Amino acid sequence: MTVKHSLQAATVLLPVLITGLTIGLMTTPASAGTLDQVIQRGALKCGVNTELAGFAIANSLGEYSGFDVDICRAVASAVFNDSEAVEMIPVTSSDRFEALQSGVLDILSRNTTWTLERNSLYGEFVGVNFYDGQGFMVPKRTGIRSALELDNQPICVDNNTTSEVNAADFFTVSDMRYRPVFFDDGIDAVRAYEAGRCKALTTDRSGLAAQRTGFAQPDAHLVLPEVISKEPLGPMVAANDSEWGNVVRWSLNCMINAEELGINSNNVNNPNIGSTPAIRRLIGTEGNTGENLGLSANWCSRIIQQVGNYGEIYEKHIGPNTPIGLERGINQLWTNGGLIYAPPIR
Ligand SMILES: N[C@@H](CCC(=O)N[C@@H](CS)C(=O)NCC(=O)O)C(=O)O
Repeated sequence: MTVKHSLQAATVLLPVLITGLTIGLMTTPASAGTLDQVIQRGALKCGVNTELAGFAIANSLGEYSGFDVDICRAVASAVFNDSEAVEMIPVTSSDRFEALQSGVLDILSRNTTWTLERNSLYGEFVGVNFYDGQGFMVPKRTGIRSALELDNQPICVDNNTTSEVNAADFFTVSDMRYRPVFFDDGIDAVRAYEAGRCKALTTDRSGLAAQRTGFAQPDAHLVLPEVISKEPLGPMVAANDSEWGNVVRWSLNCMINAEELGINSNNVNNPNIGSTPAIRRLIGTEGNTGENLGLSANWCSRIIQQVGNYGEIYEKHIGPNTPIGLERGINQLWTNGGLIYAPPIR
């Protein structure tokens, strides 16, 4: 065959080959995505902290509750119409990412800071459910009132966290000697601090507020005023499954949008609330957001009914009227001057 002939043959054959390939690709069964696997299993697997009061903690019956736990309960409400269809899987700061990557978890919802490195290496952050910053706690009796008084003082820190690297940066830029006392598990750092092994404990300020509630004398400890880092905490899913990522992302966005629109667990079932198009889309009586997510039409109203809107879960678990006592602060809705802002449901 001459060059001309082979070119002609290729011109004729190429479309046939491409068509064949396309059909082949289309007919090859895709491996089941996480959403399908979760539906088949009848429950989703949620990686949580075990001893972070207000965020994720189990009672004596082994039942988990908390602000991070409710993210998973919201997804279970959207998928199964059952906020209880969640298997809570305890994970530590050191094993959380491996558990997510290996498929032990469908969601990691454990006070985890969104960073570039984690996003590149371990999976997707679907949003932020709590904007935090790192701080220091000291026993009041030390007389320490500023983090700038911690030069060369032993600092208890969990070394599998952003807290460790942020503290190192803070001491460097403040021209102070950094004397970390490392622990592999956060709760050991907390216990060592309470037992007096360190002058200070450092972690996310929400974590300090939570841990203090478990102390014999919470009032004997002070969270220092300095905020030394940005800790955007949010739920993660494994990489490369955007269908599942969207289900989790929009479950969180549903709760935030509901608060903004004034829809809560008390009024979501009220037949008279559907007064604006945005509300009708949220509760699923208008538009096809459920279909787009692979869920049924009222996916978001089920979340609000069974778990609550963002403000409700905040007030219930970590707000000023709880032992954790965290003001909304920067976690106010954007309409109230805060950072909590969800893209629209439409
Ligand atoms: N947000 C930071 C810190 C997360 C973290 O694990 N903090 C520890 C600090 S005490 C913790 O929650 N420990 C509680 C525990 O392990 O039970 C991160 O993602 O690295």
